[in-house]
Amino acid sequence: MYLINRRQFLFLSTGTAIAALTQCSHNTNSVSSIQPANLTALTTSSNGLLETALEARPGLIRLGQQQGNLLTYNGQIPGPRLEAKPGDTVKIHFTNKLSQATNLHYHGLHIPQTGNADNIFLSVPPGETQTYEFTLPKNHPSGTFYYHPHLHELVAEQVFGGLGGIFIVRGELDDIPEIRAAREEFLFLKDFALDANGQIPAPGHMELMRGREGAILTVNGQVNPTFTIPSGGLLRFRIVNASTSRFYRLSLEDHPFYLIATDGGSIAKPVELRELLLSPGERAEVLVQGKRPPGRYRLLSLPYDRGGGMGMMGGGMMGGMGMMGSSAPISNQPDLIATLTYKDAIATPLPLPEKLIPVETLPQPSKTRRIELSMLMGMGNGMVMQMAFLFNNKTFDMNRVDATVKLGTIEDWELVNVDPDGMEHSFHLHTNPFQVISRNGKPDPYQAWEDTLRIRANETVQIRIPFRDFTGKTVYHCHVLDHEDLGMMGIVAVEA
Ligand SMILES: [Cu+2]
Repeated sequence: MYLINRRQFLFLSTGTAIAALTQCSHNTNSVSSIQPANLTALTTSSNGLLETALEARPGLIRLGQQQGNLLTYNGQIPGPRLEAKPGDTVKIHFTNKLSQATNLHYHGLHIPQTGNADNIFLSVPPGETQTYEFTLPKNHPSGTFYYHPHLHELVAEQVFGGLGGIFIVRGELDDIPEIRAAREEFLFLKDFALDANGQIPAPGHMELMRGREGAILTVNGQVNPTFTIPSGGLLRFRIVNASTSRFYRLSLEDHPFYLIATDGGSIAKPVELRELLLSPGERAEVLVQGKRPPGRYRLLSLPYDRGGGMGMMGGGMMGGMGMMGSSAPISNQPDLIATLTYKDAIATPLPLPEKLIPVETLPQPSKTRRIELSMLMGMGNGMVMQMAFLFNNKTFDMNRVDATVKLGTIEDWELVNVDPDGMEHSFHLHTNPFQVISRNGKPDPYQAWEDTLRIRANETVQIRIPFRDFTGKTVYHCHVLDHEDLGMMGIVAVEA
């Protein structure tokens, strides 16, 4: 197989019929029941224990005007919202009723990466069960987290099929009086593609390269749901980008966002934002003030070019390539996500909190690593295009450790997107959240805990990671999940 870079590939591919590298099969043959998307399902812990059953299975789900043969947890999209407190034990009796293997990852939680905890090397074959069990550390930050399947080479397909749910850790942030007074809503953002028969179309080659997206945008499984705010009131949105590849550039008409939490929990004080950009796997919490005249205000996702030259080519090239499926064209228009309306009024307007929870300043690192992000295209047997997404010029190898780290140390990782005209990636590290130190040499504007991070073409982002509490192997990867499945993942081993 010979290898070419992306620019050569794009030139070549405009005049060449491309066979798809991967034909995805969807597990929707045995649809069990018709169930509406569920907004309210909730499982909370009591007496220090969250114990629940979770079943991955196909289901017929209504998405706006269409019914889709999708993949569900317990027959619903999103899966049940799980809520626990720091110190709680979590026990999940998981059953796989899909036609292929799967597993569970607890995205953003600081829990063991081994045994039957957040161990993404476990595989649960069809028809099998697995009990996941872990205890949240007593000092675990409160925040908005995310569970989803994480079996290498099947992650994009299963997440795009609908699998995923919210995991809330309730604690300190929720006890701040102004936040307690706010109305809490959840925005689980997920895009879908369906053909006329309600099936998810198999992705074409370019969709795999770019990362598959769909034109049906949902919040909690609903198309354009309405949220209400009282005049003078406060709304707290807990937002999860649960899409496979789609970036959201959120903006609420006439209302600023007040950012209060990032991936890993609270920031030190609210930050006013006009827009909120979330890459796949990222979460944020914002407050909205009900200070405008009563009316309808649209929550939009503004156009966003995530690079790779695809933005410039637009739908023309995509269409001209005879793509399979019905992926979303690259839009120059804002997408409608949800609607905010005013209902009722509060006599004394609720104030914003002035202070939240201080974020610790990390000591200097004992080691610095450089990780380059890139991709390769090549022509394999039978002139079938192949592609790989790489960290330090290597694709994922289950039997190779890419970084050995000593438990209790702090490292700086320099993440460099070396494709000069490449795509933006979404870097995610399991188990240990990090802080962004600088982006292209510029210090990060505020301290925050992150676990998922955008890295544009040509950017260098320096992050600082404390490796605490847990030994064993886990992974870092691109959360544009097609890129992860195509090799953009590495293993980090934490040793005592
Ligand atoms: Cu990527």
